[in-house]
Order: sequence, then structure tokens, then C-alpha cells
Amino acid sequence: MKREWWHGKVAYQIYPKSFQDSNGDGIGDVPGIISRLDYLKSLGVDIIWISPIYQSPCVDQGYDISDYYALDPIFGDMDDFKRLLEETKKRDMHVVMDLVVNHCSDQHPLFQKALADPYGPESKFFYFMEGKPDGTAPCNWRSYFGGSVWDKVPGTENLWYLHLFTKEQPDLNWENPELRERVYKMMNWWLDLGLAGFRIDAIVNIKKESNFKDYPADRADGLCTIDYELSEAAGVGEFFADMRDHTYGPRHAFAVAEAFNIKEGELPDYVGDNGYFSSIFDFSTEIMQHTAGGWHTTPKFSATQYRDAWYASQAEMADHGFYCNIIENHDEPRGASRYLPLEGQTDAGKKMLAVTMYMRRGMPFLYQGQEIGMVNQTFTSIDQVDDVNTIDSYQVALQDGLSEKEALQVISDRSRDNARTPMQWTDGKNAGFTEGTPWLGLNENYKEINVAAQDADPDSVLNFYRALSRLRKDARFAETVVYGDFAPILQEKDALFAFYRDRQDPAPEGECASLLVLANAQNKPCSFGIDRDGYDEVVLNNLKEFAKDGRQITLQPWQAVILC
Ligand code: TEU
Ligand code: CA
Repeated sequence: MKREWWHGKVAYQIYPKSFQDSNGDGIGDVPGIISRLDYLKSLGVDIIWISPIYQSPCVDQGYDISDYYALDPIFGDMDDFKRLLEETKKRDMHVVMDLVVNHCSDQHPLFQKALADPYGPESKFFYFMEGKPDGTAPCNWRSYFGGSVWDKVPGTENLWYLHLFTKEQPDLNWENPELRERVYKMMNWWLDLGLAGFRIDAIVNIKKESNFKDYPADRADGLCTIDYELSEAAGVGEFFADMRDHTYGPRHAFAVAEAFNIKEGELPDYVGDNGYFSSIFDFSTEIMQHTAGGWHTTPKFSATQYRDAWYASQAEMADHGFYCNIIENHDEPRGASRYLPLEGQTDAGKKMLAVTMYMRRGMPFLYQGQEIGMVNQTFTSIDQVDDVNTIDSYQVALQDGLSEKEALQVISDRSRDNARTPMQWTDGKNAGFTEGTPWLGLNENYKEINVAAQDADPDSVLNFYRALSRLRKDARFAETVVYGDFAPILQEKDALFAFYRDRQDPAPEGECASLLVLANAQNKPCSFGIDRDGYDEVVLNNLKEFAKDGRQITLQPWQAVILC
């Protein structure tokens, strides 16, 4: 595997609307991000991915872009953005932007022109298609956010346009070479400005099943999940290779794809030495909770299942490349709430989760607020929600017979808005996020969970995250932490994480050859024996004590240790 400039880094996702407001309008912005760069540096962050800040009507929080060459005024202007690039450069940090090119906004001039002339040249940039002879939509696919993927082109008899997400997000037609050319030009324009690369949104969706055929309905609405057509859509790799070769590839820029639905055996094509992308996110622990039935049918899972899901990813990826490892992002509930049972949602439990994330092979990719252990919101009314996906999932739960109270519990557990509540900087007004009225309600717990308090506390979750970032860059450990093989042991023990990270080369004098990572994800102690001697030096421990006698070890509830 070729070594790349980003392998040893720590990355961090910023959800710009909720990170830091600078002008009192209640919405985070680019000057706000600039004012927090020193904080990010102190956390050991090298790469920041900023969710979309392009011009957008914000139906899906910026994932509906109406001008790819401009910032939305709520976030700032191009001068602010250039200043962000300069300020990050000064700090040896890199900026990655969200690339949303499966679809654009219905307000984009191209789509507006297509609507005005539905059979004209602009319509070829989209999927405009005749409906069935009986006047219904071309096929029965359900959009990600509910309802049909088709909406009628206004003023036509039976012509429809495709949108896999909301109806305000028409899909761009990648089969059209002129579309691809325009996308590449835009990407290169941003790379020329000084971007380090892209996080590429929903990209597997750019290839559609070519017959647009019906599949068996899987809910009462008569529609079916997109998964069926995605599994039959062939040839998406050609689009990826073409995009890579015309943009980030030759420049060695960083490209991390949001790629669900990778087909069996295709992983090496995605991330190998000549892969379509630099990396992809490991969504295994997320995918294990996917259901066609809606959020209210989310299966329960154990700590052992959680462990085995990402262990399997590690094994699959081993010889090919590098995952970006996450526990949460802006589409998911908070990791601490999701992956820890209530009794584990303590500082110790959150630090344990951090160890299991940072010590995998791959690049740790944090999401804002994770480093202080932010947790889910409790929604007591659907009016507290802004997110389209949540509003749909709430309705689906009600239609399926859940009570209002039960449906609110479902979205409190699963809503994307859990991750989108404003960043908690202080225990002061609006958690230091804004002087005005925040666009989305704060989590009430900001008086207990905030950056200022944790910054001052050497034992805080925040300072533990900082220690993990330092470990990754410590000359003695870096080679092992970044490139060491992942070698799990004791998988027969429930809720126990135990794995070596072994250097492939003989470690030079003064460098660590192997680390043993242990974590006990349960509310009771766990005793076991390991199969190697040594590992007597405690490099990091989330508790004060540690019990090891030769090869015999006992971990306390929620304890995590890294041994050398
Ligand atoms: O998400 C793609 C995607 O597939 C989502 O539907 C995801 O499965 C869902 O949010 C999980 O709850 C990307 C972005 O990350 C998301 O924020 C956007 O809404 C979406 O694309 C459309 O651009
Ligand atoms: Ca603002």
C-alpha cells in the first residue's frame, strides 16, 4: 500500500450551521469557524471537512446547492473563505469541502431552465422521463426521505423528473458527458483555490438501474427502497474513475466518499492504490441498523455485535487501504448515546469509545461535539425538529401505529438533529454558540457538557481525546498506531475489545513495535488472559488503576487501556 500524506492525520467534521456564530444571526458561519481554529489545533485536528456552505435554499441543510461557485451569504463570502484557507494553512491544517453532485437544488439555474423548456437541452442534465401510459410515475422507487422519487414536471401531461432525495433535490444525469465536464470544472476550480480535497456525498447513487423498473413494494405506500435499484445499477465505477482522473487523482488531493452499497468484492476498486477514492467511511456499525421498515424498526444490538461489525471492516480493508473511522456524523444520532447503554454514558464510557475508534487502523474522523461527549437530544414535540428525514420518519412511525409519545422516542433515538444541535462551548448564554437566537434548539445539558469546563479539567473527555491525538503523532508510537496490523484476540469474550497493533517492520531503537488495546464495554469487570508476554507499560488508561499480573488482566467496567 502506498503511503499518503493524510494517513497519519486526525480529521474533524464541522457542521457549519451549528459550530460557531460570529454575527448574532443564530447561524454558524465561516468567520466563526476561523475563530475556533486554535481550539481545533489544540485537539490535534489536521483536516477539517465542512458540510456544505455553498449557496442553497437549505431544504436539506445545504445539501441542495443552487450555486456551486458561491458561498451562501448566511455562511459568509468568498473573502471569508479565502481567509479560512490562509488561517488553516498557517496552522498546517487542511480544508476539505463537501461535494454534492448526485443532485442539485431545484433553484439551480440549470434546473429552472429545464423546467421552462422541458424537452430542451437543459433537461438532459437531469432525468426527465415519460410516466406510465396510465399517467402514473415511471417507476415505484421510494425516495430516501419518503414518497416517490418522481415528481411531475409542472405544465406537462405525463413528464416526470427524478429525485432520490427531496423533490427540491433533482438528480443530475451523469450519463450526459457535458454534465460530467461541468462537475469536473467546478471541482478543479475549488482545488485551485487551495482545497485539500472533498468529502463526496451520496456518490454511489449517480448510477441508476437503467430500465427504471418496478420492484416489489416493501411498505403500504406501494413503493420500494432504493437499495433494490442500486444493487442492480451497473458501471458506477466508470464514472468514479473518470471523475478521479479529471480532478483529485493527478493532484493527489484527498477524496473520501460517502459510499454505502458497495458490492461484494469491489472494495479494492474503491480504495486500492489506484482506487476511485482516497478513502471511504466505515459505515459498518451504521449499516447493521438499516431496515427497510423505517427508523422505528431499528434492530437492537449488543456491544459484541458492534465490535464484530467494525472488526469485520478492519479485516476486509487490511490489505487494500485506509478507512475513515467514525462513531457519528451529521446524519446520525450521537455516538455516545447510540453505542453506549445508559449506564455506560459516563466520562469513562465515552473515553472507552474514543479508544476503540482512534486505535483502529485508518484515520480517525471526529464529528463536532464528539470530543466533549455530546449526547442525544430528547425531543418532546415534532416542532423542535428541522430535519426533513426526521419529519418523514416520524410520520412513518405514526402511520405504522405508534403513539405520538412512542414516535417521539424513536426520533429522540435516531434523529439527524441530535447531531445538529449547536456546539456547546461554555455554560453561558446559548452555550457560547450565538449572541442571538440559535436556529435549532440547544441541548439543555450544555451547562454540564461544554468545552470551557472540559478544557480546565485534566481528566475530561476532551483532554482524553487530545491525548489520543498526541499518541497518533508521538514519534515513539506513530508508526504502530497509523500503520500497524490489526490483530484481534479473545473474540469469544462478550463485550471485550482486545487487539494488537503490530508493526510490520522491525521497530528501530526507542520506537514501540506493538501495542495492545483493551476495552471493556459492559457494566461489570472482565478478567482474561492474553497470549503474549510483555505489554507492561500503560500508555493510556481511562481510569486511575489497572490490574495486570503477568498475562492475567482484569478490566473494570468501561475501562480502556493501551499497553506497550
Ligand atoms: O446522505 C446520503 C444518505 O444516503 C442519507 O440518506 C443517509 O442514509 C441518511 O441521512 C441517514 O439517516 C448524504 C448527506 O450526508 C445527507 O446529509 C444528505 O441529506 C443527503 O446525502 C442528500 O444530499
Ligand atoms: Ca452567523
